[in-house]
Amino acid sequence: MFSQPDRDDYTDRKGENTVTEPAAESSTERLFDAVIVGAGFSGMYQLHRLRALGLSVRVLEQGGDIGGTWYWNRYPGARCDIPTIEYSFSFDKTLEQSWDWHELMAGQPEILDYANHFAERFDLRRDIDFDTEVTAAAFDENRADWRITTADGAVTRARYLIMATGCLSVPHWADIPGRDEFAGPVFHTGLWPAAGVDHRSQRVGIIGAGSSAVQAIPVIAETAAQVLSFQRTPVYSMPANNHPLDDAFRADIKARYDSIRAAQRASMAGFVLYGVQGKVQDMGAANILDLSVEERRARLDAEGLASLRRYPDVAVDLTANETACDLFREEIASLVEDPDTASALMPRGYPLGCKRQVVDTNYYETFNRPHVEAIDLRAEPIERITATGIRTSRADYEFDQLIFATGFDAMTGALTRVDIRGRGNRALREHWEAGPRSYLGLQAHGFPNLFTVTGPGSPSVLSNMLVSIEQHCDWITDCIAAMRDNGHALIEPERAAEDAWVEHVNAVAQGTVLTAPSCNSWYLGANIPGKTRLFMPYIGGVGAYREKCAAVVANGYEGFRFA
Ligand code: FAD
Ligand code: N01
Repeated sequence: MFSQPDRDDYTDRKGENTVTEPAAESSTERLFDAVIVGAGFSGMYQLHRLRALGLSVRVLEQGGDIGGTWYWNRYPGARCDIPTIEYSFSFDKTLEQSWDWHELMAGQPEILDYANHFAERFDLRRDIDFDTEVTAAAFDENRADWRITTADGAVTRARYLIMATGCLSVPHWADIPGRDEFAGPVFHTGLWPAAGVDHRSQRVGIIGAGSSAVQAIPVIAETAAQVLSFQRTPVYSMPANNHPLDDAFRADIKARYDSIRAAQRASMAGFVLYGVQGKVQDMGAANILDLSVEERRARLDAEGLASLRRYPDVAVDLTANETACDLFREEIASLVEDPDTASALMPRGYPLGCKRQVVDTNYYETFNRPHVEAIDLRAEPIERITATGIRTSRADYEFDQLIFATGFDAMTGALTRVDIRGRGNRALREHWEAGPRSYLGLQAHGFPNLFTVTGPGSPSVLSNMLVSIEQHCDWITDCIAAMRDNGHALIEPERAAEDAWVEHVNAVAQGTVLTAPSCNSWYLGANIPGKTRLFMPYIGGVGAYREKCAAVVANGYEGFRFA
């Protein structure tokens, strides 16, 4: 346990803090060294690491059990879109060797099984409060700790507050007129009932065309009587080429896991074995604009749609990108038999690769089935949701079940919906009014001892998240251990370090298709009406970012100040 700091610890920040008399401690308040919010992979791993330091730790989780993303997103077809052998923890060799993945890109049930196995192996549940939503957290300058309030009104105090609240954990319900008028059952892919939903003999209307819808539609179409897919922005989806794994494959991976993990940590995106199509990546140096029409077509035929993203100029040059997009649309026209349906599914007006890549199993082919229809909202916008379905400018569509596959308030949503107050009672929402600000995506100036796991300003959602989660939780753990060893009570970034990092994060994203004005991705916050448009994750790559974080530590936690 740490000792409480002196009030004098704060006197070096004149004008930035208001030191008042310590509040009387309520007898009902619980005290811990650290509180972690969220029991997904981040919160669970952080708990395991901090426990090992000998800290008293409590995890507060609004859901009914562990798993985070994989607890909430149980919609049909939900699965990983990168090889799960790489989307797994690397810190424990026995865990690594004892777990057998059955598919290249495991489905939600198998990933949730893995999360449960992890929780049981390390006996994590005994330190987790479920059904416990954190609504507010205020830094108490007198006590140098965080006062954390949950929805039931209970207060928990902790020296360290670690927000492991997830980047894609706040479902976004599209604000469509009449949203509450539909008379039948309504679902969100990110809040799917654990008991499942029976689509047999049902007419299903589904709004959205991102990863969730692309995964769900082919599976729902297997049993539903009809599927009506309402698409405002069709995606550039590529085949996942998922397949079962056999013993020989698993044995080979297990034998060389160490080198695979090392390569993952040093890589750009945290996964190294396969490209998005399940083939060994050939990053080919040729630009698409340097090839003839025949050469482009030949490469597409040989390597599939993923080849379009491997041309270097496609990532940075909008003319090159549009050339790739034309080829993409040609491919859709060849996959989808009905020309009107093909046209409804064709992405237009935004660059390939500016959004999170979507991969699928039989997505375009599913629209060749007679009971599956794509409604092109670019041609007939939704006017309202009615008691029986959706009215567009052209027609009334009737169905029995309505699904919102409309995404998330990504990266910042889970943090800004909690009333977080730092020094001087300053709200994080206010600090982030013009977009999220942090140093290394780990901490914000004015919010001592508050850490974010895979927060904005870190590689986070641009990477294999398990690699980034391990790196962040390890960094936070090492930092807390170093503070204990050196008798420090508080850490927070210097304002100048935060400014410089925010500028760097913005600078490296410029000049890529990710920040093109025609791109409205959730990376930019553009999917949420009124949200500040700013590229939130760090595009520099997990390897370079890891080195930067290590260098900061090696230089005596450069850019941070301790008290
Ligand atoms: P989460 O799993 O989101 O967990 C956060 C937890 O915090 C949640 O349980 C939530 O209930 C809880 N919480 C939030 N706010 C509060 C609060 N105020 N009070 C209490 N509890 C709170 N990433 C990849 O790298 N590869 C993939 O293939 C991949 N597939 C994905 C598929 C889907 C459908 C989705 C939605 C995301 C996917 N991701 C993928 C991203 C995924 O979110 C991460 O990989 C990872 O699971 C995040 O773990 P986490 O613990 O950081 O966050
Ligand atoms: O959400 P999205 P998602 N009217 O934001 C539409 C991860 N993930 O849940 O672009 C009509 O991508 C919206 O249209 P538009 C992954 O990181 C991974 O699918 O706003 N439509 C869009 O089509 C992913 O990127 C996997 O015009 C409206 C859709 O809803 C992230 O989670 C699987 C609308 C939302 O797409 C989010 O994916 C699932 C409106 N008013 C998720 N409002 C894997 O495969 C919104 N839309 C690993």
